[in-house]
Amino acid sequence: KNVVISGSGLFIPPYSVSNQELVESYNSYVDLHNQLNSAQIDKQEVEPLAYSSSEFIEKASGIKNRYVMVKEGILDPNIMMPLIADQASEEVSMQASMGIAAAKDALVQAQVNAEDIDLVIVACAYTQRAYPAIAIEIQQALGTKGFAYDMLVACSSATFAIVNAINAIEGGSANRVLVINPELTSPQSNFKDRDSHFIFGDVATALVLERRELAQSEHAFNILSTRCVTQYSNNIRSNFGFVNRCDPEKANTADKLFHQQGRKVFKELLPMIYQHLDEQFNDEQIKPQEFKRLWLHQANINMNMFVVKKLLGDDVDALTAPVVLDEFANTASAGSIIAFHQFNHDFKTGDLGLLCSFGAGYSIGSIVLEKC
Ligand code: CO8
Repeated sequence: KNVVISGSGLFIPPYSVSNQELVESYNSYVDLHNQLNSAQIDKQEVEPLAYSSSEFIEKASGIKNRYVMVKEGILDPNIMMPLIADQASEEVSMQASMGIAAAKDALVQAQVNAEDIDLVIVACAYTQRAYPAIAIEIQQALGTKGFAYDMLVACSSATFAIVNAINAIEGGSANRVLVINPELTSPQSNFKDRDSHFIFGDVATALVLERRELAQSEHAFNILSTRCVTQYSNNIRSNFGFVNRCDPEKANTADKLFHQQGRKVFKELLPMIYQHLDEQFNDEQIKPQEFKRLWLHQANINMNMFVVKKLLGDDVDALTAPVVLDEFANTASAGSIIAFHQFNHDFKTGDLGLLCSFGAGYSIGSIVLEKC
């Protein structure tokens, strides 16, 4: 393809929450719930809640920590959500501010001025509002030209947006594109749900994509191949949406937050990932061993280990498929971009890497990159 990724950027939110803090607060919530419902629990009318544990979280997911934009409220057993104040329409929205910070970082690395960008794509699991697009707000704040839009494909938002950026550049509607992933996940995390209270963190990432002949940056990567696939599944779902208010009694039920059948996801997605990558590698005549690095989606360390084992066998250096889950937790579409951003500095001209997302939808997006 005639397109390169010439810079990447990362914004880390101001607050961190450790597993221990999260588990202590969840277990206090469990005590409160079980005390409050003790009569019904005794009569077996209500199920008692069970404690969470840091050991389980780390072993089952690889997560030790997460960052959040607002910590107040998350650890209070009577609240269990970030208390994010409503913003005036004139203020820069929280999600735009995250994206702007990551975008500025990426522009510096790409050696590109904001006014040379002619398309901004904000791609993430949720946008804070429907319109005007967060991307258009960022366009105005940065002073980029042309057009801007938002798109949502949960965990594959970043890789699918890269494909859109390539199409825009190759189709002639843009020369330089900013792909921004402001993942504000904490408002949608159910901190009262033992199975998922530990999974997500907030973060923002950004990439600059350019027509190859325009690129100045020494950080540039050629895009050799892209492939996307989706298959409908209810196993990772959020029923949050603009219709919720029309049924006031059910507007805030738990299904309006992230929920999943984690085991089923694990079992169903892995074979899809193997098949998807197998087909791409066969068509492109690439052997998995030719990749210096796999920048994989960051949802679960065990899932990543299965993918790496299937592609490369048992004896694989940890740096081959770096894990950022321990520090950042699952940051939806931003996870593989954080791994790319933090682990590509040792690449030499001609080295190959694979950027790959997988998650809700189901969706898989994989991009083969070669250092310029
Ligand atoms: N503490 C202690 N024990 C626990 C806990 C806990 N917190 N939670 C569960 N357990 C117990 C269970 O009760 C169970 O006990 P038993 O064996 O007695 O029944 C035991 O631990 C094992 O439970 P599981 O089988 O559920 O545990 P797993 O080993 O499967 O691990 C995971 C659970 C970590 C959820 C795992 O299944 C997983 O990660 N699967 C992959 C899922 C995945 O990749 N999902 C992607 C989701 S992200 C995405 O697509 C983005 C969506 C958009 C962003 C949303 C932002 C909010």
